[in-house]
Amino acid sequence: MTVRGRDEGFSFLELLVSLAVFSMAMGGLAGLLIQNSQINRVDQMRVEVQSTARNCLSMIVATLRTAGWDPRNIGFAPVSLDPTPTNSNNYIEVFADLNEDGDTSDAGEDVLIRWSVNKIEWRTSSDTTQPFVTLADTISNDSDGDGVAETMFVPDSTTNPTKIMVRITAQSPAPDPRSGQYIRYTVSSEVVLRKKV
Ligand SMILES: [Ca+2]
Ligand SMILES: [Ca+2]
Repeated sequence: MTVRGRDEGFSFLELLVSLAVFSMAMGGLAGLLIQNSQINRVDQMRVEVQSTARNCLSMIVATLRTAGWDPRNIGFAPVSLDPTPTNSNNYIEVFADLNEDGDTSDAGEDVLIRWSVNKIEWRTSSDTTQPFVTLADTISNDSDGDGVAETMFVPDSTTNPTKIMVRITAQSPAPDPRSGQYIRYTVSSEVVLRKKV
């Protein structure tokens, strides 16, 4: 007794149809994967840009809050302003007598914070031979993307500042691959300076 198969397996046509369906499915999947990886990459870029801006702002605001700390009442200006901020350079110098010994020459007592082209950097010593340390190197400070940077430190008065507005715009190092536009993120904070006693 012989048992015969119901059919001879896949016909050639069925095979072709299966292959076509399979390759369409794979093509769709690949497309989805590419789209997903672009979304993930853009999300990641956005998170990096935001955290760069926020981290810089919080470090700078914390430093500015120490400005003018003068428990021995020796008398010094809390900050020194950049007399000619430009759209490629802007600085502020912050003074405090943190260790309460009657001077501003100890570690962290004389901090020069500057934005220069695309970097925020600082020198946390009155010793001007010390190097600057980079806080971030993706800072455009161009919040509206018109190619002209805004001033990073804006005092309420250039002669007797009582408040400093700090504005930081971080920008992605590369454009968003989908839109071709750079991702920008701007944060700002106003710091009220310690009053001279
Ligand atoms: Ca000191
Ligand atoms: Ca601008």
